[in-house]
Amino acid sequence: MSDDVRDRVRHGTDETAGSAGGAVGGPDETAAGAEQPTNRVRAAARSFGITPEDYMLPARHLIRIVGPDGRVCRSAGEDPEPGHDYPLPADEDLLAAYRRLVTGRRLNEQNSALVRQGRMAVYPSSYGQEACQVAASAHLEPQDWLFPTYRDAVAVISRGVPPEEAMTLFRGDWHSGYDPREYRVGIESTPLTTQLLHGVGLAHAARLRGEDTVVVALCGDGATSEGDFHEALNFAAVFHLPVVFFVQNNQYAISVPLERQTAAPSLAHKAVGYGMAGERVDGNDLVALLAVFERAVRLTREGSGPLLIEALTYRIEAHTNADDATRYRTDEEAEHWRTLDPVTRMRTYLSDRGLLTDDLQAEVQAAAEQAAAELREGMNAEQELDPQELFAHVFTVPTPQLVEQSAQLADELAREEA
Ligand SMILES: Cc1ncc(C[n+]2csc(CCOP(=O)(O)OP(=O)(O)O)c2C)c(N)n1
Repeated sequence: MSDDVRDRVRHGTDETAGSAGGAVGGPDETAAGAEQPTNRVRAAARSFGITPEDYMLPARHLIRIVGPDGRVCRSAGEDPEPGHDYPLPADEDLLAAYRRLVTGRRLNEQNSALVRQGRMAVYPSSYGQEACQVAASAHLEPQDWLFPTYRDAVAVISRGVPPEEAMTLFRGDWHSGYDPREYRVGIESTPLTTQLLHGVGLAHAARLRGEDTVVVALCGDGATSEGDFHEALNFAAVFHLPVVFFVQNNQYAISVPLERQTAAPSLAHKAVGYGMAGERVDGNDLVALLAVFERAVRLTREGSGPLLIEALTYRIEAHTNADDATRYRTDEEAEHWRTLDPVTRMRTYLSDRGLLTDDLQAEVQAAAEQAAAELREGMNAEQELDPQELFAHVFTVPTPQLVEQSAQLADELAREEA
């Protein structure tokens, strides 16, 4: 490479430099210049025939393929913008996702019932957000990772974690409930956005080892105000890591509405500030979500760096069973969003296309009932719990305070038994 070319590459002005195709960068690539993050974004933009800015900025219209009436509408009738056009997913992918959607809805209902019956301590329901939950892992390969939050149990189950294992955390009886390594799913994180940093760290480690690993890391709209959100996105972009950040904008952070959370035009616009592509999609349109995720996972796996997807959706139920949503939002608002329901929309779309027959619908519903019955049975079984486990996995060498607390607990339990 001549000095002149090297200089242009270093300054990101060489249109021939960089590649969106398959390059897995090593630690010395920045020194080499040709694989700088800016060039990777450039290459991705070029593959769509648009400028890097148009590639990074979300489309002017929400990406939508199927409207609330179950008919194909393509961004509310607008012509798709160049570089932001998404093809319809294959029929078998739509049907597979629909099965998970129906099961996800049924499990949301079941979990809320278990809370009311006192079998579960708390449940942050994703009722109304199931399309997002299903899409998040739909395009992940076995070696990839999902990093969820407390509201993402349905996403965790859609990735293959048995429902009972995904839910024991909310019964409060065991740390994560499942082995993260077995399913390649991080724990359902309650401290907001810590899971984004875990996901970025894992992607960085995988990249250094030369492994093909894509990470999908989830958070809510409120979580985008956290410092860890900034650190995760900036690190991922600078090190051009294969991470898809997925923000489910359900419009409330407990009682705080979106307009009190950010003054940005959209949460997807935050991506451009980090030098990554952002897209905004109808979070109740499973077809659009699958299409957007397919492209995002493919691009990041091919080496174009991280991406951010914002899904516009709504939390139909209260934040958790400990929250009273009527204190900060109107019934009319929630009722309006019920008319945009992702499950009904997908059912109408698939039925109208003749893909979903009555027999198939009955089979899908029966599978969902079966999953709910197994969850019920598992959660209703009395557990043999050892309260001392609380101290077991905190430190390799417990602190003096934990030793003291553990002894105090042992003493109390002994006196209770006596
Ligand atoms: C670091 C941190 N700060 C505050 C909280 C308390 N908290 C729990 S949920 C929540 C709202 C989060 O809203 P959002 O990110 O929009 O996600 P949603 O619950 O709507 O899915 C807050 C502030 C927390 N869990 N962690």
